[in-house]
Amino acid sequence: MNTNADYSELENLARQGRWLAISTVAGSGAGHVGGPFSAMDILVALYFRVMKVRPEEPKWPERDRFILSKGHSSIGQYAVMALRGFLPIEELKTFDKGGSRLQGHPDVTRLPGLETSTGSLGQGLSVGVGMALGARMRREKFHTFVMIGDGELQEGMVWEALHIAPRYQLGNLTAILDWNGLQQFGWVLAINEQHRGDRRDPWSRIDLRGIFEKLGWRCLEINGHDFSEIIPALESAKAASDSDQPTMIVAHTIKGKGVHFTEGKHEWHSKVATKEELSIVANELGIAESAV
Ligand SMILES: Cc1ncc(C[n+]2csc(CCOP(=O)(O)OP(=O)(O)O)c2C)c(N)n1
Ligand SMILES: [Mg+2]
Repeated sequence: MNTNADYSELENLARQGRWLAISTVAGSGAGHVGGPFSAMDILVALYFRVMKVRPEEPKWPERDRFILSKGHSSIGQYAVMALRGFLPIEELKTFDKGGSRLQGHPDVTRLPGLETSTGSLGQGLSVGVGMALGARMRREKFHTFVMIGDGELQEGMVWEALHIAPRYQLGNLTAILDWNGLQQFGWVLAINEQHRGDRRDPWSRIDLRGIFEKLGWRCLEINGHDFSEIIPALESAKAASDSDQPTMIVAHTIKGKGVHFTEGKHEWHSKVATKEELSIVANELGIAESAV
């Protein structure tokens, strides 16, 4: 951990990203907040520090690849891409509208800079395996990053990719698990104690790191909201590109991170902020009143 590094610029970008995400969803009348907030710091780190990208030339062959497998968090990715210059910030207003390049879930046929379409959970890591394998076969040097959700990890296809990536020795592949302990719903209605099911965290009490390691992944465990842990982990993963082991970054995160009333609340998985809520958010994120 590099305690001397100054991450204030990245922290500031993450605050702006969270603001753009929640205010865009409010403007469009639909979208997700909890997942984008939970992923935001890692997205900022990837796009502003770690990945080799050219916003003005999104198809640059040497670019690093990023796949947001938890595609419902698209507004987080669009916000960071807009801040990075892939698209005008103004364009965020078209989010989720017919004809927009910014669909509710990432659509690779519309927005240059996306690598694949996602939204149907479970598929992105397999696409990433294909990209990393293709890069190896063609001796291309880019690195592929894939972010998956902890709820998404219940999809069987993710486990096929988790199984095969170490067998193909894909050191040029990094998976990032956004482990926020929540998925779409909270507690199901209790009919009685026997029928009570916990839908908060399918992986509580399970040693996921141990499982990934046993499958052959090199695992790094971090606080996904602390740039002094995020940046070294992502850089170390990238530096291992020529190795024979894929990297799994187990990122402990908080769903809705960044605003006190969205943090840890499954209700904010997908919710539209009111005008009053937006003004509290702006205040907490240090956004100028004129932007509200
Ligand atoms: C195959 C599939 N099943 C269900 C959904 C509906 N859905 C969207 S988000 C979500 C919960 C995802 O939880 P998680 O992966 O933990 O994401 P995060 O907490 O980061 O929002 C579900 C079930 C979907 N998009 N795809
Ligand atoms: Mg989750």
